[in-house]
Amino acid sequence: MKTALITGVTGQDGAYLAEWLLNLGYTVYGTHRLTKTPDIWRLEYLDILDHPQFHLHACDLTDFNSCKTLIKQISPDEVYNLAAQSFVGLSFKEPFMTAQITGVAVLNLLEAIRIIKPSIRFYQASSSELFGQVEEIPQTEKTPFHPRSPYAVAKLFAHWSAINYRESYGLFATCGILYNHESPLRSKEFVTRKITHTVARIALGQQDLLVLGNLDVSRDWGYAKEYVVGMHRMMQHDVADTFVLATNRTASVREFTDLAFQAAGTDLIWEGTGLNAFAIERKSGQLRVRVDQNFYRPCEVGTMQGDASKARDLLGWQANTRLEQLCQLMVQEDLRRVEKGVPF
Ligand code: NDP
Ligand code: GDR
Repeated sequence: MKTALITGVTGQDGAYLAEWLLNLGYTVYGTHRLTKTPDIWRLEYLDILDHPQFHLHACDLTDFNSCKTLIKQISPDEVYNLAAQSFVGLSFKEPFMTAQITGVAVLNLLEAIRIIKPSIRFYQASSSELFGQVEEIPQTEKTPFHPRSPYAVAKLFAHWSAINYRESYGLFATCGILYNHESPLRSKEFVTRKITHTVARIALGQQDLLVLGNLDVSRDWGYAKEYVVGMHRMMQHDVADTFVLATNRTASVREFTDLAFQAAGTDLIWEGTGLNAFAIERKSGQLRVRVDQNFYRPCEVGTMQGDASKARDLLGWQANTRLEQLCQLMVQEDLRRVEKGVPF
């Protein structure tokens, strides 16, 4: 059976992917950072930490020699490179750190693979953020890139590095251009989970108000558990390639907020626009949502909507969970956690 290495296994996608691969019979090694105690709540939540075929491995991905040692020791068949500073907002404040881990570290892995075991199949976690100021709607694999944040610029470097190693050295380096995908395993700094978690706290009387940034931006939101299956399918395809994974439906932050409150049994009435927008609860008239400029970004992306026809035709992959279902399952899980006092 195959051995897979997942960088960033402690993150949302890493945990779901590890679970998927272990169920397929893979031996899975996952990296965590050397500098901190691994954040293992997702691995515990999915009950994979004690799986006999699962192993955690400390590694500094920004260090080339550490990457070489990692590839040599584990000698995997497949490497899924998911580690990144993945919060776009933070990348404006920490551009250098983001460039190192989200961009340059990818080159360390590619170079280590080229030197030590070029038969390894490599997956690069590319992002719809590459399209940035979108040049068409919906976007496909052929849409030109226009990154709009330090995160997206770092991902662009990583994306083209993977393609360059594919074209120059014949490495099986595949890129998944994934649109936003969410789940109860999402960190709370991302907007969907921030909303569902706060809605749960409001519903249970632990908080009064949800404070957000730009409500009018829109995203193509899918369910993370389905997207990791797409990653695996890309790696089983005959040739390394680039694929978009998306739902082809776009919704605004305001619409997602409405859905989340509805999932907790509350209807909102919206007033005002832009920074002056707010929402009150229909039944009680209480203020429930307001906007704070501090959550705005220096630069925003355009309407994110992806066309995943290529993945459907070549990989048989498509997104099946509707946004309403996704939002509902996140709110339900957050209600359960808040009620139990679970911290994450
Ligand atoms: P998460 O933020 O949940 O996970 C990121 C992982 O990277 C974590 O394991 C984190 O470790 C690790 N990491 C962060 N900084 C470092 C560092 N300096 N050194 C080593 N490891 C580090 O992201 P997701 O699971 O949501 O996303 C997975 C990948 O897919 C990322 O590359 C992301 O950019 C990309 N992507 C995600 C999309 C999404 O909607 N989820 C869409 C498109 C692309 P720790 O737990 O220690 O913080
Ligand atoms: P994104 O996700 O930047 O798309 O990156 P995020 O959930 O952070 O933001 C989505 C949109 O919501 C707006 N927004 C807010 N965002 C946050 N975090 N907090 C708020 O209070 C808030 N209010 C409004 C943002 O301005 C933004 O427009 C995610 C990450 O997973 C990336 O790693 C990945 O590459 C992309 O998705 C595709």
